Amino acid sequence: MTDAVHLGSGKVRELYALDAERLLLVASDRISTFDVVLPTDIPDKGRVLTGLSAFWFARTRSLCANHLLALRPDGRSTECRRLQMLPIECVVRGYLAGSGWKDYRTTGEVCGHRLPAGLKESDKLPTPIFTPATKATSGHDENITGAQAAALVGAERFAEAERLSIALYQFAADYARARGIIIADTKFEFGTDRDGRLVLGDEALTPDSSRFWPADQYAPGGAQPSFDKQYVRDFCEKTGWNKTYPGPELPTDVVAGTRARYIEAFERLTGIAFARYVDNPQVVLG
Ligand code: Q0Z
Repeated sequence: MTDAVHLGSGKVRELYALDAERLLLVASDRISTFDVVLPTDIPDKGRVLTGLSAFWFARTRSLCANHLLALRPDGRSTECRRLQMLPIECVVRGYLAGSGWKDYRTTGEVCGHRLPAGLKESDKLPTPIFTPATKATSGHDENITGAQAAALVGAERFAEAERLSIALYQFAADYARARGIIIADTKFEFGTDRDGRLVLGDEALTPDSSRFWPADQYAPGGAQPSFDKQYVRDFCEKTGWNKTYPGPELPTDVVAGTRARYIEAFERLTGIAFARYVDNPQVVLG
């Protein structure tokens, strides 16, 4: 066995090459808020996100091929098929939040989708919309129109990525809604395999790649609480932190509350006790 070669770091994940065909994706327990990684870990966060992503990959295989090859016994590492990644982020929005809300307020449109007048922040959209973004190497992803995205990946690829993204979102959003979680929006990353087939990569339908809202607190007309990060945000606001590096250390009660929310999301969505996942991660693949 040869050693994995480190290929890159995300804010909270690491990527390694196992061989020419396979990558290793490792999710840490780091947490970011307001785009800054905090100095305090949330124990088991990496396991929760890895388990959730694997759960969705297993349940959406009939909708769309994905890169998952194996889930390692540590519960935070996945072996993945190495793909040629598309240069766009495939975002689907079912609700009006974040940059979607910002763009709508100033133009009445999001990524070229003209929306009904009079929508409020966090309103449910008449139908989910595909709102691609460029992958910014530094700073923030930038929303682009379908035409701009199609120019980057080709019209046929674009149409396929849009169709698959909407189908994946629709499936997961319905599934989650029945379990008390609103998936307001989500970001997919697709690549192509050696035969040119489109394959879902990266992480999918986790709280780090999506906005999860508690359905029982849903009240459009303002920003919604985050299912997972609200304790962290509330604490950060209360400290008066200016939201630039470095972020504040988190007190033990905020860590414990946040860890409990991640585990709650995992258990509600998968229907599996998190302790069973830690004992044997393969349980999410069933
Ligand atoms: C994912 C990323 C991370 C840093 C490249 N199956 C794949 N094939 C080729 N490339 C990728 C994947 Cl998932 C790929 N990223 C995002 C993840 C650390 C960057 F854990 N970059």
